[in-house]
Amino acid sequence: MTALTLYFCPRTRGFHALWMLEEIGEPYDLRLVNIRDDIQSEAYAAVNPMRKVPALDVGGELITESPAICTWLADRFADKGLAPAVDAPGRGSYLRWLFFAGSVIEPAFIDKAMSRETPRQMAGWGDLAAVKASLIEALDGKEYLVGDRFTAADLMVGSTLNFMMNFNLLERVDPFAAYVGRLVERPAYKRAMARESELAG
Ligand SMILES: N[C@@H](CCC(=O)N[C@@H](CS)C(=O)NCC(=O)O)C(=O)O
Repeated sequence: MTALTLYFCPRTRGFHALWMLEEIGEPYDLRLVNIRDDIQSEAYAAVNPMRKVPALDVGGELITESPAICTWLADRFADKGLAPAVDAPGRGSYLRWLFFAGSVIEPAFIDKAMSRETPRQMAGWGDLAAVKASLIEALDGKEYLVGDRFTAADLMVGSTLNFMMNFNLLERVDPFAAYVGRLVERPAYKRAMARESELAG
């Protein structure tokens, strides 16, 4: 069995990986990293030279970037049913939405948080209006992004949208509110929340 160790700080993007580990349900260790000081240490730079959490140590190999961590876990523990198989219908859409979370949704909302507009032709993420419209279309009449079941793509997109709502960057309106509302009812989400609260003290 591959040993799993998550470098984590409560109330950060580390939550995506914590939630994913709870969905997987395999044993894992947590290493708490304080993002104010620990993260600046040379020891942590050896874990992630970007000096950011989360990072997941999988038997000595380090994975950073939440979508990569979720993709790896879903594939490594394929029996948990959190990803369409490589040759199954829906695999392409699944990867699309997983990447969309980090490379499109996130930067579009950061633009909003910073009250700036990157010219849409220059920005790989286009603009926030197009991001929202794409998600509204993808969720139209559906409970999940891919097929009729929850996947790691829902975790990454839903967790990112939830962050944006909590920071008042996304209005709590449907379909986003209903979609996120469904995801946060999952037992694994609740376990991850409880663990995070306990660690935050
Ligand atoms: N692209 C990374 C972003 C991770 C990230 O930005 N983490 C923040 C916490 S929310 C962090 O570690 N910040 C510490 C710092 O930049 O000093 C991912 O998706 O996992």
